[in-house]
Amino acid sequence: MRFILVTLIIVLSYPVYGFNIDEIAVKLNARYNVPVEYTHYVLSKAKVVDNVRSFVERVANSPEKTFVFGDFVKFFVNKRRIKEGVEFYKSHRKLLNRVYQEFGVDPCVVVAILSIETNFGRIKLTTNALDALYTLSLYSKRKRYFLSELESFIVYTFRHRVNPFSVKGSITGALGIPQFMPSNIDRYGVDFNGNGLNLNEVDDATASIANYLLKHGWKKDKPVVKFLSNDSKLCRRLNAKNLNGGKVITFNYGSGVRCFVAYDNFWALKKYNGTKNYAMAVYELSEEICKKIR
Ligand SMILES: [Ca+2]
Repeated sequence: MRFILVTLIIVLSYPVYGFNIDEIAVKLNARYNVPVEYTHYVLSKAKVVDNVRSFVERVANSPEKTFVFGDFVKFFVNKRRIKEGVEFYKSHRKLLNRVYQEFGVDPCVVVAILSIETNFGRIKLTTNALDALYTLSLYSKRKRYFLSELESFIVYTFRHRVNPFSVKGSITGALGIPQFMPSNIDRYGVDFNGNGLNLNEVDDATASIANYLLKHGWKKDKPVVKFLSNDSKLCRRLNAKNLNGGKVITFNYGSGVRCFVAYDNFWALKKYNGTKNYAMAVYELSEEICKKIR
């Protein structure tokens, strides 16, 4: 009996996830001055999107995939991307120089991210962002995270007078050319041409990516990684150790391993998308673009 009672107390005191429009509206009003009626109206129109729901259910039910870096990188570092990156660099040299002056981030890295995220905005985002975030906050494995992104989305549309029903995003609710989650827009977004913040503009997208990296520890003119060895034994021995002011990371290229010392700039890149594979792919693409520019 005592055991049941203790269990009951623990269960009741642990916050249970619930999607409650009244609570969300009151919270956004208290914290961000968003009128309760606005939040109610927006959320009353939100719909579950079938393909987002089936996507999260597929992800939840499939075993976690670990990519061999050598396979992963082929999607991101290839002839087409290098060629388009060089073209973009040459046609936006002035903008990239200004962004470098202000944020100190390597322009080739910014160009590589623009390429990988949305192919410089050429990939058209077709999912209704409100509906995607609503669906994710109800059905994904990370409901709390997506609920907080949905709340940020409501605050963002209210503050910037953006029509909440017309914003398009990715299937995971990422917005604009740089694919920012809603909570990152006001934190790291930059209006770089004086007409208001719009992440669908190349100027704002480029500056916002650089600002994001700067705020996550980018150090001007410092290296991202330095190649250490392709000796698998040595790499295994040194992996994750601190060395020469950085930390050793190892990648499996299929034919063998390579290890590198990763510095602050690598960890800033990792923050952008969460994985080491992403950070390394951005770096490799940026190096290929830079070789043809400098
Ligand atoms: Ca702007």
